[in-house]
Amino acid sequence: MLSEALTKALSEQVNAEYYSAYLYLGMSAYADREGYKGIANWFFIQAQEERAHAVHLYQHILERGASPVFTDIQAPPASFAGIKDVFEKVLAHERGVTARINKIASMAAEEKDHATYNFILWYVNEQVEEEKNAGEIISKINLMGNSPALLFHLDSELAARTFTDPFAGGSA
Ligand code: OFO
Repeated sequence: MLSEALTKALSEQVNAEYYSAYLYLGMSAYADREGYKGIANWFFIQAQEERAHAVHLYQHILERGASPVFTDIQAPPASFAGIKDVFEKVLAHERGVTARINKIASMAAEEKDHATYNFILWYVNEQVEEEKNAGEIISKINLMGNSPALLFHLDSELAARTFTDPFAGGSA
């Protein structure tokens, strides 16, 4: 059985993952409006992944005999100062998510809730990827000098991204 504190923390993380999905859907819409269809695709897939993260947390709460506590999902920003600004906001956001996940891992360890600790480690590793991906895209944009013409190369690259359920096959 999950403790009350971990139920609250995991429920807040369900909300945070849905906020991430909402944020990335908003970024997808922004990129689409600006004509960057490939970047819009990348964010659309990213939003799908975030929803999968949320549902997986929700399932863990239920499996451990607790009830998730649902709260309002904050509205994401609607406009940005360009594509570089978007990815810088992604990196800042993901660093915040990493801090939240690390806090849950520490709570689970302190409570000796080994099942939750083991469960949340998948998210700890995922955050390394999330920060790395955003950081690499920002580096590419910096190399391109934020030039709209060169950004179209990045756009083509990001158009290739497809959705794979991160939990298909019971990976976590
Ligand atoms: Fe769920 O990894 Fe991003 O926020």
